[in-house]
Amino acid sequence: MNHERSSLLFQQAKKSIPGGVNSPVRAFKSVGADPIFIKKAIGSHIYDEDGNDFIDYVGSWGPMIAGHCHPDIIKAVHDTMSSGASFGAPTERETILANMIIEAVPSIEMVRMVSSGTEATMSAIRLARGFTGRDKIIKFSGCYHGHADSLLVKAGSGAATFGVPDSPGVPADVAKLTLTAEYNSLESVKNLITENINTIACIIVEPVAGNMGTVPPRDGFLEGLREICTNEGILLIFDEVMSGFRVAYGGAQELYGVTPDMTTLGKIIGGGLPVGAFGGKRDIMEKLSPAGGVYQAGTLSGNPLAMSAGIATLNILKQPGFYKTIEEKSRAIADGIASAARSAGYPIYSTRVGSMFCAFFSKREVYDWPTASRCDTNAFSKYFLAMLNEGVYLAPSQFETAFVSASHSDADIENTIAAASRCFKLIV
Ligand code: HOZ
Repeated sequence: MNHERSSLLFQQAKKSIPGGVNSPVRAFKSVGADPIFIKKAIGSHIYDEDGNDFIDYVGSWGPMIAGHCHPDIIKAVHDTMSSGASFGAPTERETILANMIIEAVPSIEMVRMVSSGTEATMSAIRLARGFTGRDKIIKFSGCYHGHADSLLVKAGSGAATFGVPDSPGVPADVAKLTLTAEYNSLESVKNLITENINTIACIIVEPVAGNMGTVPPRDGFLEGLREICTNEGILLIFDEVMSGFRVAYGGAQELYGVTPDMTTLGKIIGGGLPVGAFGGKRDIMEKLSPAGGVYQAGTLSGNPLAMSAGIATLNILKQPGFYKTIEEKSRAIADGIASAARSAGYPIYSTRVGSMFCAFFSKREVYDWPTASRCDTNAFSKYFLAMLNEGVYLAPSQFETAFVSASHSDADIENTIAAASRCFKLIV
C-alpha cells in the first residue's frame, strides 16, 4: 500500500507542529511508522491522502457511533451554520441537549456544556473539591481523563503509549494531591482512604476503562466504589467520555446499574464536533458559577454547531434497536478476531463491552494496568501495520479501544475478520 503523500505531508507538518501532530495518539511513533493523513470519511470507511480506503475502527476515538457523515447530522450542522457559528451567548439548543442528556443519564440532574472531555473532567474535579472542601483525589493507574495537571498521573492512552504516564511539567505539589489505585481493586482504594482519612474529594474512574485497551469492570467493582464513596463522604465521578451514549444510551451507569454523583461526557454528544459536558446531582451542580462560587467558563461552551450535531446524534441513538444492532456487529467482529488469532496459534485476550473492544496481545487475563502493560507491544505493532496494509484502520497503540459504528456492514465485518486471519498468521 502506498503512503507516499501521507509521508510527505507528515514531513511538512513536523516543521511547524510538534511531532507533526496535534495530539500525540495520532502519531504512529509507537508502531514505528508515519501516520496516515486523512482526506475524508464516509460511513464506516476512512480514506487517506494517497487514496487508500480503510475500514475505520477509530471513529475519531469514539464519537462517530452513527458512522461518518450521517445525513441527519450534516443537515443539522449545515442549517445551524447558516444562522451563525458562535455567539458566546445562550441559545435554546443548549437547553434542548441538556434535557436530552438529563433524560438519558441516570446520575445527571443538571449539566454544564464544555468543549472537550479534558475540560469536562478538570472542571468536575474542581467542582468536587469546591463542594467537599477537600483537596485530594483518587484515580486509577492506566485510566486517562484528559491532560489537566491533576489527572496526568499514572495516566493511560498516549501518556502510557509513549511512556510518560507522569508528565514533565506537572508540578510535584499538584501531583501529590492525586492518589492512584489499581483498577478493579477495591482493596487498593480502601488502603488509600485509610491513609488519607477525610481529605479525599472524589474518586474518578472510567466505568469501562478504555485508555489502557478496553478493560471491563469486574463484578462488584463499581458497586464497591459507590458504597465506599457514600460511606466516606467522597464524590464518585464516572468519566464516561468514552462509554457515555456508547455502551448504552444511558452509558455504563445504565448498563451496570450504579449511579455516580457526577458524570463527564465527551465528543459523542456532539456527533464528533468539539464538545464535552459534566453533570450530576442538583445540589452539587448548583455550586457552579454563576449559581455558586466554583468558577468554570468558556466562549465555545454550548456552541450552536456542536449542540445541533449533538441533538441530531442523540435522536439517531434513541431509535429502537440501535444498541442491540451495534452490539451484535461488535460481538461478531471481536469474536471473529479472537477466533482468527486462535486458529493462527496466536491466542489473544479479547475484551468487549457493547461496541468497545480490544485484542490484547497477552495470553493471560487483563484486568488492570499492570496486566495490560505486560502485553507484547512488538507483536501488536506488527499486527497493526499488517492490518493497515489490509485496509483496516485500528488505533496505533495496544493501549486504546476499537470502536464499532452502526454503519459497519456485514462485508466490513467479514473483511476485517479475514484480514485478521491473514495478519495473525504473519506474526506467529
Ligand atoms: N484520549 C483519546 C484516546 N484514548 C483520544 C484523544 C486524544 O488524546 O487525542
